[in-house]
Amino acid sequence: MHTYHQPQIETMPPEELRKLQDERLKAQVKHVYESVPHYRQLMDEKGVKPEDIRGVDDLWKLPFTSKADLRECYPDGMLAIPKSECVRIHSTSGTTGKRVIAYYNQHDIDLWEDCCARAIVAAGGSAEDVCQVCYGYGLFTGGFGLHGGSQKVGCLTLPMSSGNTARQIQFMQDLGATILCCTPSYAAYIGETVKEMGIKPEDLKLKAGIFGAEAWSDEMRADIEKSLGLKAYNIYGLTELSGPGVSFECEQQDGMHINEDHFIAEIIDPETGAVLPDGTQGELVFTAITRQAFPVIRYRTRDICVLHRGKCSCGRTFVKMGRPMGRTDDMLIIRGVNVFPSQIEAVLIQQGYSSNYQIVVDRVRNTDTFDVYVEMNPEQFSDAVRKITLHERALVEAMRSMLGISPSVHLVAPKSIARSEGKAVRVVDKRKI
Ligand code: DLL
Repeated sequence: MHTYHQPQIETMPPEELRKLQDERLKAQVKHVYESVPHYRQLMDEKGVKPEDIRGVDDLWKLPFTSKADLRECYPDGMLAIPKSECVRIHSTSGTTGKRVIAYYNQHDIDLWEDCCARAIVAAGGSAEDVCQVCYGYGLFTGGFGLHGGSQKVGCLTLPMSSGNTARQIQFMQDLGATILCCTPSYAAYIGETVKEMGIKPEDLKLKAGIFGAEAWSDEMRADIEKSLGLKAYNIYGLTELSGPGVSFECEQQDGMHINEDHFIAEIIDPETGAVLPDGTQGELVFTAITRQAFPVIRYRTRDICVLHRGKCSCGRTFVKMGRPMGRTDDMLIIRGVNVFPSQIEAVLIQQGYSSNYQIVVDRVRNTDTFDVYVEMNPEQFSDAVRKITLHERALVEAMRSMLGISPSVHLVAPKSIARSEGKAVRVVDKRKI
């Protein structure tokens, strides 16, 4: 039997959903035009008025917004309601330039928590569950988002935040956590630590993990599922659109359903901005049609993925997005070739390595250097140098055939690459360009 947090919405017939989106979009465009000078200016420059938008079919007429627009309006130029009506802010984890501040009123928080609750129920969660939230609490949206969703579902919620892995594992055991929410890299680390402590997956009560906030591969999923004895579900979102829960995986574990009653998704060509048909890879663009305090219109996420429409056996009618394969701004261009960290990770896991790796790019005498540091597993670590060299060669060959260029691969001692309790740092780009 399938369960949903909001069955009428999650299984709404597509025509009805479209009508709902049409109505909500019209109202939202009017709202931003009247209350956010920056949007009014962008729309005036494009010669489009709120009356020109009669529904989703007219979406293409609207201007895009980007992180640059949000930064330009820092801290509250994009706010669409009086500040006194807001109850919370969150902020992006960006390391360059000004952070983006997202505002919420109580209505926005409620909708966001419903989105996270949908994700938890889709992963099999109910009021019977004990949900351990080890995403960071604070400006980052992960902790508070899943926390709110977990409480809506009625789970016993453990607000752990990230870090202190030994304590996480102790609580997990003592309180019988059944659902784990954290980044996939932290889940992998917890899995590794559990093993070192001599705890078997079957000694834990975990049944589901809700992992997101960074790109991860199916190979990494298999690894985590094995080490923690759970089913690992992907969850996606971004601060500019509320946080986690923009989309989530169902029991199929094959793409994430986008909460289309709140977000309209498009895929565009990142170079030209042209809208691409479903099934084509491109940049994901979202319009938030229900958020009141900080509504973004045609927001360019920089995430590269594919949308798939069609019937899902779970009964949900929402469109699915494939796992984001990287960001336009994460994509490395090395010696002219596009390289996504996720491709390297896939090779490593296929070849039996863990997902602990780091890519270092530099430029020496006008040529890019491309080094990949990979941790050996303990058995390999005891191998002779000759054998290690053979392993390195095999990895170089596999990466060359995946990417079209060859990195220098360095197998390093187990545990020598720093672990992450939040989003992992996979790339160090030292080029000054
Ligand atoms: O990472 C929100 C979140 C928290 C999502 C917890 C899921 C779980 P930001 O810090 O604003 O928000 O970062 C957003 O992270 O544009 C993607 O590039 C990346 N991202 C988020 N989820 C996934 C995912 C949160 N499941 C940026 N797969 C997004 C791949 C993801 N990338």
